[in-house]
Amino acid sequence: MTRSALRRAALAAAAAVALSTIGTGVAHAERLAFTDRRGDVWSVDLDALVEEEITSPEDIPFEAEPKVKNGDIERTVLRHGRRTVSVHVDFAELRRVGEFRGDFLTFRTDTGARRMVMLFAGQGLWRGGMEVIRPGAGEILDCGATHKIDYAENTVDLRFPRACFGEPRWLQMRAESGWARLEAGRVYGDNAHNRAPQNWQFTQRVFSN
Ligand SMILES: [Ca+2]
Ligand SMILES: [Ca+2]
Repeated sequence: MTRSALRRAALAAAAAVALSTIGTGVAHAERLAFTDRRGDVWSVDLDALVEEEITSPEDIPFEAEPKVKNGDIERTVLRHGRRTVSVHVDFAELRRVGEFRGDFLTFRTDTGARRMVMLFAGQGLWRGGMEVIRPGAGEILDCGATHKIDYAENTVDLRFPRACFGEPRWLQMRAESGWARLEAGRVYGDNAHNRAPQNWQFTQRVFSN
């Protein structure tokens, strides 16, 4: 699967999520921290993914990878400040292996705005490049978002001006990460919220302070 094909798949997944109405937490918080268990990385055989003509995320043939540490999310912190929104992710291990890796975040807000964020890194660009996308139209927003991937500390940090989300009163997020070993024909992934291969639930609402 090419990078652009993976990006299209991610956009399709984002569109599916945008239709979902699951997850309507009501708690007030400017900072939300949540943990994810170790050893819950999954993988997908890319050939199977293409040949089986998957039309629904529920049909993807996931395989558990309890021994894979790379890309295993342990903890996520979402902050919603007066001017910026930040996301910090701790991994069990974050290495420059395979052809590329990525972080995929979906946001929704009180104004109805939806945003898909994709941070891609890989051979020749392990520092990574980030896109903030308005799902549906697929429009890429140039709103001053920045990122840092720290392979020594096993962390990823994302920082967004609140304008990226239309200055919302609150926002909710769902997050996952993945990496690819194309020679072996496999993609590995972990969502930040539970031990299942996929997560459709958003966090509770996180209000600006
Ligand atoms: Ca995990
Ligand atoms: Ca998980």
